[in-house]
Amino acid sequence: MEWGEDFEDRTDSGKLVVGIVGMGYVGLPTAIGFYNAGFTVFGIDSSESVIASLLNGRNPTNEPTLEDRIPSSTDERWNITHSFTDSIPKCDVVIVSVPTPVTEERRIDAKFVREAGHSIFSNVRNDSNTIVILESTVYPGLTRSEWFPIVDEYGLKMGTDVEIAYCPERYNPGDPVHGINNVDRVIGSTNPLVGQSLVKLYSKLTSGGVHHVGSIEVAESSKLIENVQRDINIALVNELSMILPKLGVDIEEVLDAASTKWNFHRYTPGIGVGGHCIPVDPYFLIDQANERNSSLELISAAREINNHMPIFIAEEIVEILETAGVPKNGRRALIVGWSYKPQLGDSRGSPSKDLAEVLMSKGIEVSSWDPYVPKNQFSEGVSIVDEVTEVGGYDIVIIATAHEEIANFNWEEIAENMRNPIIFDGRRCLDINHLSVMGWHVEAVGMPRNQ
Ligand code: SAJ
Repeated sequence: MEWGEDFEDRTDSGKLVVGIVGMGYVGLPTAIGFYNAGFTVFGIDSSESVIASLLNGRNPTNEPTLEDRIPSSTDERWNITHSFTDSIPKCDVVIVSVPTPVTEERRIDAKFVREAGHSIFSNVRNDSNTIVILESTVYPGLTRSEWFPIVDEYGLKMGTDVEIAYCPERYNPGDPVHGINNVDRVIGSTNPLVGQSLVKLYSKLTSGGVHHVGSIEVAESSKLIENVQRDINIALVNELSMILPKLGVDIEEVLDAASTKWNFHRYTPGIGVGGHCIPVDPYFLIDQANERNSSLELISAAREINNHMPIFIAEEIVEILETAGVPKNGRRALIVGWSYKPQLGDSRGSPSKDLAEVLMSKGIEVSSWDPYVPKNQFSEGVSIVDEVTEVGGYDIVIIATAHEEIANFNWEEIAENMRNPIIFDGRRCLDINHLSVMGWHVEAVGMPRNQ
């Protein structure tokens, strides 16, 4: 029987056992997706608290789309464990979704990928042809350079004991429309037959298209440039938001006009680019270029522009307070939004942190409101506000994250409690005219200064 026929039959019948290593934002919805598709699943994680939450049917992530979707651990098809020994030998496929953070020197830290490789390959059975798939975002070549030596170290034979593939995770945290169950996927593999078989398997997970794109490196590169392109596009509107107001035009009006062109892609200027994907992934490519004595000018410049945005915005805020004649001593600012994006409680890489730090360095007292974010994620020195209408005495409100609730705030009541009713819309998410009528002095990113 040619490789793959049996695998594809068992994919169709659901008689495959799928292991997922790393039960986080990506691994957990992936495990639930394959469980719901009828497969037997082993969810493997090194964190005792994650294991405990899952065994109790609780969502261990801040991902709202996973609430009430954790299967019961009494079901023999849903196996949660920290033991690779108890799980890997029973798996036909092992999917790895572990963090790939960037170091202080802005280089990828592949330790979690390496550790997962050792834990998995040391438990793969001979002749099992276990397929091991990396989903974490890496630079082109990392899967091969990190895992192939480990496969050799354990004396495993590629194509007999083990196969390796790469399928980058693609989903938008907090966005049920672009989730694990409906986004298109790409697969790269050492063995084309394996790639084709995995197309069938992932088609059980997502209603989106699944594409075998060739080598592992092609798939690794695809994911990286998807996020690099997004970072560059956001940097463009952020840079335009610094110059257009000086030319007397509001960037949002310009973007409205430009968006009438069929192939203009619209992005929104903001206080910066946060998260653990977009501001991180470009450094993986920059680092690889540096290692080869070539530099990526545009990609690096985009990172610098986006990294600088919260500092630029903080300087704007100080200028606005100066112009408004707010005394230098005792200035108070309220930052609305601490999460890096709306409707999510994740402050990893959030530009709100940099904004707060610069404002405090200029002697401004900073408070923040964001009910999505756990209280221990706010920076030291920042006062946490639970109800915006219950506080007052601020000189400026800064919109840092466009949470939907903000549009329904009682802005009249808030204005009455302000020491100076000044608002800075850092995400261009509010009705500026409506606020002005209420007596707010409105400023915004990308908008000419309100004299
Ligand atoms: N941002 C802007 N202006 C924009 C768009 C985003 O300032 O026009 C800012 C956001 O406020 C945020 C940051 O950029 O601080 C990142 O926003 P994002 O919408 O890209 O959200 P992420 O980081 O959650 O990106 C995820 C990524 N998913 C994965 O890596 C698995 C990314 O690949 C997706 O492209 C992105 O979702 C998406 O498609 O929305």
